[in-house]
Amino acid sequence: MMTRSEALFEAAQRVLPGGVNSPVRACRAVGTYPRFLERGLGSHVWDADGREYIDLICSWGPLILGHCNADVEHAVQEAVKKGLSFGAPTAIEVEMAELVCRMTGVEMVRMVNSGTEAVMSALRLARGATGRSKIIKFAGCYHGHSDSMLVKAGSGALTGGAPDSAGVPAEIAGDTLTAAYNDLQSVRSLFEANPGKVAAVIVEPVAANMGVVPPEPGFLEGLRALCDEFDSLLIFDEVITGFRLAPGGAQSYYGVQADLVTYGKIIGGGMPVGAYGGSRKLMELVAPLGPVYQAGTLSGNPVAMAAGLTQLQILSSTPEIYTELERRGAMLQQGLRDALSGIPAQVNRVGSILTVFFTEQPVTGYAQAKSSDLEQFKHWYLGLLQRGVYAAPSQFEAMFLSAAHTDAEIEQIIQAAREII
Ligand code: KE4
Repeated sequence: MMTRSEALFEAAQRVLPGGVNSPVRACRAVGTYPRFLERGLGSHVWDADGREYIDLICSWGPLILGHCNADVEHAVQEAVKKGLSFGAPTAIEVEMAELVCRMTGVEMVRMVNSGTEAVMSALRLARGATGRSKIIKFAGCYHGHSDSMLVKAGSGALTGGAPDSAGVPAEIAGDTLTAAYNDLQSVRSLFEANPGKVAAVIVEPVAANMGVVPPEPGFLEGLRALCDEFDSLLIFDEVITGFRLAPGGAQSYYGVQADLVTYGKIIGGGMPVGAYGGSRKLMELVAPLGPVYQAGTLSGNPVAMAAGLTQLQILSSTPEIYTELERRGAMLQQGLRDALSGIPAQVNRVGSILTVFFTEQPVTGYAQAKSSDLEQFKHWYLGLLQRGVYAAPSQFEAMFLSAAHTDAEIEQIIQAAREII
């Protein structure tokens, strides 16, 4: 007898590529069918067969307050009553932009509909502002699926073994230069080999799409200095770290200011929102003020703004959320380290994002991340699932904690780890 998820997956595969609307959800790397989810509340989700899980994906990061946060839900319900979309400026977009600028320190921001769109727009702005075409990114980092970024990309591209996607013309991929994360010399070498041609360096301030790999001390500061030395722009892709590491994201957490910053996930409170921002000087180059064109039918959608604004208002007014996320993140990291001490495993963490790598070497970059034992990861993933813990179905993703996760649930996850290994 098939489960309801299996039946749904069978039907889905007839009309959706791989049965999903985003590749990593297909669970192809862990040899099982995806559990179709039906509802979430707080730190829990329920699948189509009524099974309950502690959720460590939280929609891949957006739900830092947990599922169905009452305030966010109420704000959306009130917004819906007034209309779903106008394609005209609304007051809530101003309120949202003002709060994002206050929290992050950017002077101006433009709302879009996804992290991919935010990155794509920021890259175009960097190229338009500098008149240069090359972009330096890092192997294993993922910045969404725009053509320029599907070069040695992480996340689902790495999981599925296609870090360089078909369909990206060589002329475009050729303008994307790839450095090694945490290796400043690799960046300097690319700058020196492409004098006067590099528009920007784009980096995940905490790499989370090769699994979580923290920046080594001095790495982000070094990127800032190299961009200044070679007159290029520094772009922080904060789609994951934005509003997660701190209200001001990685810029404030590490004390390094980028020229442009991209946001997604948390900024939308679970609704489709992305954003990019920076100095007034740079952002005033964006249409309709300047020559860099970017647009969007649903950009700044009032219902999505209601969700995102409410979540950001809670985060900006409740600093204890971050101390609690840090405390629980540390508790989970230490508990997993103890539970996995008998096998080759590394538990990397920054704040409330973590990854367990099944390798004996410390994971400080792409090469070490790729040395992980993927069969061991598969055993780990299935063991967690069977014990009611819903984690990312890929070695090259993160676990996300929310303000809704309790100490008891952290202990439950640690206990599951003890039983699996
Ligand atoms: P979206 O277009 O998926 O909203 O954002 C793209 C993106 C950009 N930058 C970073 C640092 C990101 O992590 C992402 C998307 N993250 C993945 C999870 N690692 C989304 C999950 C998925 O692709 O289904």
